[in-house]
Amino acid sequence: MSRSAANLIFQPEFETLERHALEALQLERLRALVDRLRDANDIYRERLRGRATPEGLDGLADLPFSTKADMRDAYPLGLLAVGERDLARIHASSGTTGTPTVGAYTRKDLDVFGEVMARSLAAGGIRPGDMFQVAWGYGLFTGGLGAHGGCETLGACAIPASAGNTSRQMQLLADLPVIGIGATPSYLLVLAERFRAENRRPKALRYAICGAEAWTREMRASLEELFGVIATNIYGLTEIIGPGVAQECLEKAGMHVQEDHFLAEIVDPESGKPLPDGERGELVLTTLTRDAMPVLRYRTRDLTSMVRERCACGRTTARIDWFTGRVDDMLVIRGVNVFPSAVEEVLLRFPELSPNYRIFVDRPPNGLDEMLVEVEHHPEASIDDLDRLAAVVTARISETLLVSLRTSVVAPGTIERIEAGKAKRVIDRRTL
Ligand code: DLL
Repeated sequence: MSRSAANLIFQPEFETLERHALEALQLERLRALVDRLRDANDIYRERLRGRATPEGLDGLADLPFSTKADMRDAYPLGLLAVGERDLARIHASSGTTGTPTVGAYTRKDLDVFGEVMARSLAAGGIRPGDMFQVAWGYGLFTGGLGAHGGCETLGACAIPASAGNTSRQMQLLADLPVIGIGATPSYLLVLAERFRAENRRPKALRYAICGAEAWTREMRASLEELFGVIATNIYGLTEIIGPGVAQECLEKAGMHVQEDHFLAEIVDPESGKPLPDGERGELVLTTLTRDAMPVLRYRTRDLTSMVRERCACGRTTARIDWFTGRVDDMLVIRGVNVFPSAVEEVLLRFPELSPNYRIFVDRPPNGLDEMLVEVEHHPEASIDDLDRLAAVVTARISETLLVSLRTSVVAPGTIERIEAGKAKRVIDRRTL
């Protein structure tokens, strides 16, 4: 296939379906799901008791939500809708805050996973026959094996590099005609910086598909500039399937939700009431085709907005915007709500600053909360007075976010690089 075929839609029969046909398909699948859950799972049977199977998609709002706590309570396999011997794979979330969340798959689920990941790779610029380096972790984390399966379904060549081992990743990228890479944005930054520091270049890299952690448009622009790639945003979560729930196309106008498989709603995070298109709130997802562990109205805690107009790429699927953060990521500093992504946005508008930063929050004894933003300056930026730059950055953040803070501009390489797993940019010492 020629590289000029820029806009490959892997499954146009679903991705470009007219909205009325798509919504009819969603309703049919939703009704079948509700009926199946009543039969196949005791917990859902109880929760659905006395509730009618929806007659229209607007009936969704009358169905009960599911939360992370429900998943934990049912740990490990209480939410299965098939027999244990029907399972083909198990993944789990890292579970840094307690019991891990288990994702269970039948063979049919793995086919769906392969399909949504193949669509995502294609939307991000990868073509059958291309080499794609998978730099998300392999193992219980869904990123590595999920992207690997997507390469196989698409007919691309997977390079199972997994996360970390940066010298090996660089060697593969420098020696092989690797067209695309999948990684967390923070790890792509590690790779880009190392290539630059060693004055080397990847042989053929053009596309980066990044996700699994919060990042911003500004971070994307920095990465594209630093690495000379086109970077797109991919979203997903263990509870729903893993990566591939939504993915940007090369128009970069929001992430297309794979709506024939996942029904998306935006609700008010406090009241749980559905919000109109374009309004920012909490993303709620229902799996329409999951076999082993279907989920009804899962409260993701992730904050975004959704639009349903046809995209210039031809896809008709709804698109979600960059995440502002998670409901639980919001810092409250002296009563002011601050999302770390908002700090990132401001920092990266300074050409002198690099995308490596950390936010410390402290509560001194008998004092008010303090926020310290530590950011590295760009290796090539010539700065005479770090303190003066820090003062300008402080002023810009504080006038944008209405929060008081201190900023420290530090030398390149000062902040520890995380080579595997998700970036940890906020160190809230109030709770340590
Ligand atoms: O992170 C799955 C994944 C793998 C997605 C590879 C993309 C690429 P979990 O470990 O269960 O699954 O974490 C899910 O990560 O609820 C979001 O808070 C966050 N997240 C994932 N993608 C993005 C993104 C995988 N593109 C949680 N932007 C989600 C912002 C993201 N946050």
